[in-house]
Amino acid sequence: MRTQVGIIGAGPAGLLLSHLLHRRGIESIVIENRSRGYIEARVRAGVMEHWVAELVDEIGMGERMRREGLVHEGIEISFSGGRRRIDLKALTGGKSIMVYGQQEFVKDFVAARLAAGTPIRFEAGSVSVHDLGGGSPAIRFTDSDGALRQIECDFIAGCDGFHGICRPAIPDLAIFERSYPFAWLGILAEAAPSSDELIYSSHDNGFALHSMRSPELTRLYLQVAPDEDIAEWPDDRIWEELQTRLTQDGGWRLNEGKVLQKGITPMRSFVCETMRHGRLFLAGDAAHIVPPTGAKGMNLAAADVLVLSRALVAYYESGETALLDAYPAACLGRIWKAQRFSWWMTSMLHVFPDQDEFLRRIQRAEIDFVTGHEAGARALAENYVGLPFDA
Ligand code: RFL
Ligand code: PHB
Repeated sequence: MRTQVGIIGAGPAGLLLSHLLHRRGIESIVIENRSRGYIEARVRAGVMEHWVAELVDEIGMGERMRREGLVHEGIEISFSGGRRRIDLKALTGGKSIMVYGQQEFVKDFVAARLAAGTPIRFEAGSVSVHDLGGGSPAIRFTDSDGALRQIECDFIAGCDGFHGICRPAIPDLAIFERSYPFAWLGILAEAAPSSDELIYSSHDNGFALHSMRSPELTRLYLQVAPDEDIAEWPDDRIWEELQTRLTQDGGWRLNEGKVLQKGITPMRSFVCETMRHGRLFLAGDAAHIVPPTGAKGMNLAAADVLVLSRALVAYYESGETALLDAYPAACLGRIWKAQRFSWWMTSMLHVFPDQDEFLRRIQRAEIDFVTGHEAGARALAENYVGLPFDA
C-alpha cells in the first residue's frame, strides 16, 4: 500500500488532519489500534474553543454540532460558599465555547472520512514506524484479519495520543513535565444539567466540576487521590460528595440520575518539544498533555493539525519545505500558553495534600480577584475561549 500521509491514530487530531488534507486533494490512510465502536464511545473532552467550532463549520462538518452542541457564553466559579459568573462573551468581544462531546466529534469525522473513501484501518495490531529519516517512511501493522501490512508514505503523522508508539520512536526527546498529587473521577449521568453553564468549584474537600453533554446528560468530575481505587466510590458516595462540593450556596441542588459511565483520569502536564523527526510529525496528545482543568487538550490537538495541514499543503503545491521545518516552532508558543493556563487553573482550584491555610487563603484571594475584577476575568476568559489563532 502507498499513500501521501500515513496517519497513526483516529482521535480528534488524526481525523481532523485527514479531513483537512482531503479537502486540499492530499490522500491519507488512518491506522487505529482500537475498534470503531470503542473510539466512538470513549467519553472524554467536552469543550471546543470558539475558533475550533468555527473551523468545524468552515470545513463542512458543523451540521450536527450546531444542532446538538450547546453554545455557552459564560462559566461559573464557586468558592467560599458563593458562585460568580465569568461572562465569556462580554469579556472577549463576542466569543463563546461549544460544548459538544469529543466522541460526537469523532463519530462525525469517522463517518465523513469513510464516506469520502479514506481508509481507516481499525483494530490494527503491532503498529510500528520505519525509515523516518529517508525519503519514504513506512508504517507496519497487522490488519484485523491478522495479515501483516506495510504502508509506504511521504510523511507520517503521529496522532496516536499519549500512550502511542510514535513519540517513543524518536531518539533524544526534549521533554518537560509535571505530575499533580491528585486525579479526576469523572461520571456521565442520566440527569438534566442543574445549571445552564459549567461550574468550576473550589471547595475545602477538593475541586469539583459540573459540565454537560445534552439537556438530558450531565458530566461531573471530583478531585480524588492520584491512586484512588474506583471501587471505593459507589454511586451514592459520588453523589454525596458532588452535592457537598458543588452546592455551596445552598440555593439549589444538583440533579442526580443513573451513572452511565465512570472513570479516573490522572493529571499531568507534559510537553515534548521534539515534534518532528525526519518525516514523522507528532500532533495532539502524542506531543503534549495538559491537566483537564483548562479544557485545552482537544483544542491543542486541533491547532497542531491545522498548522501541519497548512505545511503539507504548501509542500504538495510547491515543493516548499519551510513550513514543515517551522512546524514545531509554530505550535510550541500556543502549546506553552495552554500549558500555563491549564497549570494555573489547576493550581488555583484544587486542594493540594500538604497545603496549609496560608496557601488556601491565597487561592481564595486569587479566585476572588479573577471573578471580581475585570482585568482578572478577562485574562481567564480570553484563554478559555481560545487565544487568537494565527497559523
Ligand atoms: P487521542 O484522542 O488520544 O487519540 C489518539 C488515537 O490513537 C489511537 N492509538 C493508536 N493507534 C494506532 N496504533 C497505536 N499504537 C495507537 N496508540 C493509540 C488511540 O486509540 C486513539 O484513538 O489523541 P488526540 O487525537 O491527540 O486528541 C487529544 C484529546 O483526546 C485530548 O487532549 C482530550 O480528550 C483532553 N481532554 C479535554 N480536552 C479539551 O479540549 N476539552 C476538554 O473539556 C477536555 N476534557 C480531556 C477532558 C481528557 C480527559 N481524559 C479522559 C484524558 C476530560 C478528560 C476526563
Ligand atoms: C467536560 O465537559 O468533560 C469538561 C469540561 C471542562 C473541563 C474539562 C472537562 O475543564
